[in-house]
Amino acid sequence: MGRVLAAIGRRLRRVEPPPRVVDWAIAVCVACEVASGLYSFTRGTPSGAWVFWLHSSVGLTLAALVGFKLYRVRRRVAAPASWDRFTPVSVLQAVVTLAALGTGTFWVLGGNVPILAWTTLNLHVGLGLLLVPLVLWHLRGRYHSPRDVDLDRRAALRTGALLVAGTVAWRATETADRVLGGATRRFTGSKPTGDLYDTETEGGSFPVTSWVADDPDPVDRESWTLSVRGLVEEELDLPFEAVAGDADGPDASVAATLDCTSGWYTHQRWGGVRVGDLLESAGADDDRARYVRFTSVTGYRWSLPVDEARDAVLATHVGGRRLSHGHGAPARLVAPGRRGFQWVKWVESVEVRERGDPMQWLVTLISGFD
Ligand SMILES: Nc1nc2c(c(=O)[nH]1)N[C@H]1C(S)=C(S)[C@@H](COP(=O)(O)O)O[C@H]1N2
Ligand SMILES: [Mo]
Repeated sequence: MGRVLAAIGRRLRRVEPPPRVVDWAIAVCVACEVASGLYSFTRGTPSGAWVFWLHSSVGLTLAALVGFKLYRVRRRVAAPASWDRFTPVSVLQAVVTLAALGTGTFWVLGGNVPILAWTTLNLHVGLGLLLVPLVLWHLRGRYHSPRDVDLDRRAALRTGALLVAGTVAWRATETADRVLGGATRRFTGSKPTGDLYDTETEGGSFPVTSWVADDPDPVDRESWTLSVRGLVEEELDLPFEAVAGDADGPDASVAATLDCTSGWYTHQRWGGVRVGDLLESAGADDDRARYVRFTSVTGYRWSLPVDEARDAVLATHVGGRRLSHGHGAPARLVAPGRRGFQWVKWVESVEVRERGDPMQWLVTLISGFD
């Protein structure tokens, strides 16, 4: 075993880029991982699959770079006499980086050890975000201008080779995953619900999830109305029956996949009213309308471009039954092709607008905190 590792070590050292190239490549990889990780939350259709591939390949490249780096500094770190005030944070950074890489890989390989409401994927995201301040602090103490970086042809080739190796390793994990029976993961990495949670949840065989702290009291169907406002000829205030349809059930029905960024998905048939039909009833101003904003009784909200919004559904039913409170009764947004956090629950207002709503990102995070 030891001899094999030593042989691998010798081989690896032959492709090791120069120290400052390694250091800068680490910074670039971390930036790429944070950006692609966050960006991946906005991609819910297979055309966005590349961002997940990129995230995996660069992640594995980063693992090799961190290996080189730790090997290089091992003596300095082991001798506390040589520590300065930046060293403790650097050590913490190494630990967090390894933990982020480890949780990411573990998840990809099918593992999940939930901690309270957090899946291992949530933990991975948390650790990744924690790296941002740590890396910035590290750069403060150990900054070398990119001009000092000895990136010659050979170093560039070696760095490129590492990226190729990272991509190959990622393909290998995909294959391993399939062999281990994880083939039902979506391109987003999400797994079917049953594997992750007790599926015996109320009114639907999938989990009830709140992004952060949204947890309203049940909304009374009798007094609830759905308001349609903004760039419309006629403002509407619709009672539950007008949204849920008459005795024959909802007017619209759509099969769509709810894919939560904590790493699970469920495919369901949703019933309710097409947003396009709502906009038509209200006489939306087609010349000026660009976005439609959906707002929850809790303030949680999301906007969709108007053309996409028309095909979205405000669902009162799932799987042929009325939505339960946890899943957003009386009505929740079903936005096919969007990640779960954009599927606003407990919707009470629809607004036709000229502009998007950048604040929605913040609002979803703080909604529910008093
Ligand atoms: N108002 C509101 N809507 C919300 C959320 C929330 O916290 N508040 N969570 C979102 C998230 S993160 C997901 S994954 C889905 C979960 O829907 P479910 O609870 O029906 O599974 O609802 C979304 N809609
Ligand atoms: Mo979610």
